[in-house]
Amino acid sequence: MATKQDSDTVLIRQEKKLKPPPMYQVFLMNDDYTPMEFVVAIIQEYFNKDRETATQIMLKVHRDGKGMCGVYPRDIASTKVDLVLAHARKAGHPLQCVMEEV
Ligand code: TYC
Repeated sequence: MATKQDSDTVLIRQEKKLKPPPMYQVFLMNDDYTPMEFVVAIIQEYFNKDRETATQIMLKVHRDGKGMCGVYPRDIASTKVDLVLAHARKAGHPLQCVMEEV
């Protein structure tokens, strides 16, 4: 509904509640070549986990094929995927990192 405030300003009242922005889970994927120690360092550096937590996540990926490293708004998740992939490729490792909407 429009409300006249002065001669050239019209305020539009918000009729419906806005939905919160979608969140994205960022996963690392297992492969046979990336060293475990490299994956632990990646999880610590880009997902702000301590060494123990990073090791647990790495071992879950190694066992189950996939493991969740964090949940973020779209732009932050996308940037983390890009940074992880760039770091892995520069080091010559095939590590894969993906994001999925929650
Ligand atoms: N499977 C790898 C190895 O045995 C370790 C590994 C863990 C690789 C997690 C990728 O996302 C990964 N060296």
